Amino acid sequence: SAPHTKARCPLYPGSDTRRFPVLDDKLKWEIKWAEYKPVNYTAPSVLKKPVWADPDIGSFSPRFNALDGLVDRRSHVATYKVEQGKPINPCGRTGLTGRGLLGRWGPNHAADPIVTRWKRDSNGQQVLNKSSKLPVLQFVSIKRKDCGEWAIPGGMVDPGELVSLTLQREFSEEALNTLKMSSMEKAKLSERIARLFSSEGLQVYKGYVDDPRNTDNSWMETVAVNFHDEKGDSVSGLPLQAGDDAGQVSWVDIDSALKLYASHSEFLKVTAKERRAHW
Ligand code: RP5
Ligand code: MG
Ligand code: MG
Repeated sequence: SAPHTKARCPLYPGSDTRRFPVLDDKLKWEIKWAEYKPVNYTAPSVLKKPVWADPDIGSFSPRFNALDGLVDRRSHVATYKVEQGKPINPCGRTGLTGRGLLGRWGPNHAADPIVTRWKRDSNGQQVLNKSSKLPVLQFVSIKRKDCGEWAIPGGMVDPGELVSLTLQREFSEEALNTLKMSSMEKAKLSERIARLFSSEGLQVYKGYVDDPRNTDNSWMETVAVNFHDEKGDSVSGLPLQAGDDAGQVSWVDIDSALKLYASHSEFLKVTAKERRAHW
């Protein structure tokens, strides 16, 4: 797929704001384009100054390309440019300036837990895809409440939080609904969750996410890690329940035809290849 496509979606998510159209040949900043007039938009929810958002530039000059207190403003992609106090999206133009729905100027760091198992028939035998003859992997997918698209149950890294904890916390909140559990219920699950995330996992991606919320000055980056239940006796038994920003949760067969949120299917492709599974 072309780089950074969803970050150029005509209608900015959750708004009536339309991006200035950017075709592939005008994507890169190196290409001079005098007629480029991006729309400026920062969502009201961000301007309200919630704890997870930066203030507006002007009164605020953070340390870009650095660990700024507890906020990591370094990019996994490259050292990004800062022009007139504002970070510049390393993947090119998006047709929109400001922060849109994102809280941070520059990179907004997330983590994506890809929890997988082999698809099995009623006898417990691995199911092979008819054409590729390769075993089919399944992953825990959530339906995002914001846009209705299916996605990996990922989320933002809190300031100072270790990515390994974000992976476990977001999976628990979105796919197991631990936010709404009593401490008794949580205690019952916690050992199994801890066991699943105790292995290091397989890092399948680290970098820019082609997220529809991206702007010229703010963008999503992630670390995607695969936690795999080889024998089907650990995660497979976890009681899935959607929570927080997830409306539904389900085991979904991994296949190249899957249409997922942002660039999530690229991360699943790497996962499938690494596990020698059907794609
Ligand atoms: C995507 O947005 C990331 O890959 C991650 O899945 C997600 C994080 O944002 P929220 O789920 O917190 O909205 O870019
Ligand atoms: Mg979340
Ligand atoms: Mg999320």
